[in-house]
Amino acid sequence: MQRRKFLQAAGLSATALVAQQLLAKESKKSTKRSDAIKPLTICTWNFHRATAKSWEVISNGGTALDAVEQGVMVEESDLSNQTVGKGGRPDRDGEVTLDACIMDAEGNCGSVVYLQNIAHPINVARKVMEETPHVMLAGKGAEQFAYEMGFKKDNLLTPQSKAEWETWKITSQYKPIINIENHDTIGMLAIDKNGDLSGACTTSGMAYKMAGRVGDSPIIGAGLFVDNEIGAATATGVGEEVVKSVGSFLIVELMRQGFSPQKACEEAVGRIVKKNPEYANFQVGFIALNKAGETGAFCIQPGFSYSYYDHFGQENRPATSYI
Ligand code: SD4
Repeated sequence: MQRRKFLQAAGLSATALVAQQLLAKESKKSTKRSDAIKPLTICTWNFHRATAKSWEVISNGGTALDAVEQGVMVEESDLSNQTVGKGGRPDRDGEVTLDACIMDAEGNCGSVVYLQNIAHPINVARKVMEETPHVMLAGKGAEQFAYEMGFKKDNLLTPQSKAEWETWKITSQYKPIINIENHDTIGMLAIDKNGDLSGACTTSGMAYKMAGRVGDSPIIGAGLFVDNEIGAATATGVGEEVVKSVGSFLIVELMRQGFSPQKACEEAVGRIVKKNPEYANFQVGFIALNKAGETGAFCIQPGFSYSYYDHFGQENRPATSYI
């Protein structure tokens, strides 16, 4: 039978047939873990309890936005994580000041910087996004807004962080220890069952920073960026370097130009390294996720990894590094 006649007999147009073949190939592909499968969620470092929470939300049909918000809240609540939320290390004056931002699939975003006395800055960032005409609220204004939204005042300085700060004051030497002292910020990305992307990032910033210092984590484009057409990226490490390179926005733009998430993270780290000869003395790490559900990560120093969760389960994925 001629091909054309065969197609007519089968009641299929040539286009429909090609689409069917592609779909068959796609579903065959997705039985292997190495292939991209939605939904999925990732976050900086091995915060497996955070991705477990995020996964619980998206695997039950929740939105990527709810997933990343609830995922990062796990770390904000963890008093043993001294770089995020309550329990975070203070600035050099002994004040715990928090930074966080969130971005949804429509390109909406909300951010809080230098927020004190509120245990879950990510919730306040979401309220800024949803309840105000603004993107960012800072300091006393952000705190006042949080109380208006019903958040309760909390003492964020735990006895452990206070005791360590008092010890630090003896020498007052400001020298962040790579991968340990200052690097447990959580940046989380997710793609939900509808294929929509969102991201969240939250931190207490660099330990013993100058009063008033704000890093990359609450800065849209630096610590986090999401473009639902392309992908999303988030950062951890020395925020000054991430801000200078607008790292997360750069990664998303590189993915727009055809870079894989992995190659885009490598290029973003490469630009920081190229500009700063001191790169051997600090850490920056990026993770990225594209619209197809492919992920990537890259950092300057060895030791960075990211937590990954999809329907095959959870993995801690070590990131490759420049050094
Ligand atoms: C900051 N990027 O405030 C944050 C710190 C960080 O893991 O990532 N800690 O610069």
